[in-house]
Amino acid sequence: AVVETTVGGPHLEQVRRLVNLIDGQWVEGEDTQLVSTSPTYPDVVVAEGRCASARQVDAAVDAACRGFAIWSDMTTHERGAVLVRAAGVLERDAEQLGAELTREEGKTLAEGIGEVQRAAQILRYYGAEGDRDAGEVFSSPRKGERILVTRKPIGTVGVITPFNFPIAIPAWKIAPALIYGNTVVWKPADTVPLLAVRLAQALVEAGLPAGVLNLTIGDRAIGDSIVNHPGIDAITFTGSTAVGRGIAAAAASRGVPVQAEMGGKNAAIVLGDADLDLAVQQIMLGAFRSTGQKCTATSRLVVTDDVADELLAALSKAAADLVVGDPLDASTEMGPVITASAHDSIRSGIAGAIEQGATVLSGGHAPVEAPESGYFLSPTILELPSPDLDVWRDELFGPVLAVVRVSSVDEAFRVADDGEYGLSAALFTQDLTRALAAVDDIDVGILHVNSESAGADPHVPFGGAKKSGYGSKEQGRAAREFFTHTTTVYLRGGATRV
Ligand code: UN1
Repeated sequence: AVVETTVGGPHLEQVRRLVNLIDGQWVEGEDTQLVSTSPTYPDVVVAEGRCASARQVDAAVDAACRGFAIWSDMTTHERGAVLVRAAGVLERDAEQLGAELTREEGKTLAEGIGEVQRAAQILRYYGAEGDRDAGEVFSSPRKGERILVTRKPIGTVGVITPFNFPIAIPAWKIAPALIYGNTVVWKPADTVPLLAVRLAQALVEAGLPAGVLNLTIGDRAIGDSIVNHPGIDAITFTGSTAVGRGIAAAAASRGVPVQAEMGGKNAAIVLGDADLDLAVQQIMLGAFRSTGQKCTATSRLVVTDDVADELLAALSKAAADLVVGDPLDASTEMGPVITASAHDSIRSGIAGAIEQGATVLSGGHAPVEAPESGYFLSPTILELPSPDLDVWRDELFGPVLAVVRVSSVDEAFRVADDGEYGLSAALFTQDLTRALAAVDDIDVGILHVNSESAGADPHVPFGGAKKSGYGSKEQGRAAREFFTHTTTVYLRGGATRV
């Protein structure tokens, strides 16, 4: 049961077969049927297959533990070469995989292809990181001794990934796990299993040895089996705060480290001296790219009174002009949200805000032009009478921007900082003093000055404060810290010096 490969070009009309990767073999799942449908045309099946069983998770963990002996024994240079080759496979197939991603997840084709290329860049980055891996040498208080700190892999890592970046988030967890010598058992979101198969295929084609990456497709129960498995030595997760905290608690009871990247309620803050054209352009990207389904999306806007009317008029117009529709159409700027239940809960979030006194500046209803059956929403901007509304606090994970006006810079920072999440923020000002004050006053993991709240580079730490993050951050040196542990070596010569 080998999944057909992308070589020769996949036909998008054809339903893809979903298979699990266990110990280097592509195998049918043994559990319930899984059907991956298109959020644009929910009747259209993109891929289907069966979920992995608990027994198959056991087999995957066993394979990963055996694979560890081989993989961790290879040099970082050899491991890096595999990642770099996998990057080449993704680059070669980016258009085809991007189209599949768009069909399965619903972001626009440009974003779908862009995400595949981003995954390739991440694999390439960590592939090269292998060459840069270095330890430390310390002096010793004792004569004739040196103290070395070397890094070693932690073992077999459980990787649990969300729907919204079906290939880039898996790449940014799996690539650092692998380069430092760990092996992986991976459960992708069950709404985007096809893209998971595609990433695993790229790594297999690149020569990854059997057992090093195992893919077990399934629902929450498969995630629980991985998290609770005694063979899993660390867990990296991206998703909701509720699920992330559950995983952290389960992992703590086994003494296993967790890296959890969770929700956000990220503010854009526009001050009176800002370049408003730039602010509008960046806020539109932050709020509505990927249909607002990014943990880093801009879902709150704080604007000072002096520029509020002008900014909100321009933003409302830009939102009304945004082309919503089939994300495979080149002219589409925003596709659907992922599922019927996401569609329902975002709409009820909007309705609840209106009930609590919010004014609709744009959207708030389903777009007329978009395919009727798909999970479409209009880009929605809501002005709130105060920050006390639920929509100011609760993450809706959709194309909804809540706005609050304030009368001073201090109030702007206070209102933006208020809340339980602390992932990212975007400040629009040309005043360096104000920008530096925001660094101190706003408790976030990522602060953008004059750029949108989303976006992340692989060489710098990624992750949030407060409810947004738990455990080690992701990317760059932070990834190295998480995916390795240290051995401190007190080193003396074995003979008395003569
Ligand atoms: C981005 O902002 O481009 O789930 C990346 C998420 C984040 C990744 C954001 N972990 O949306």
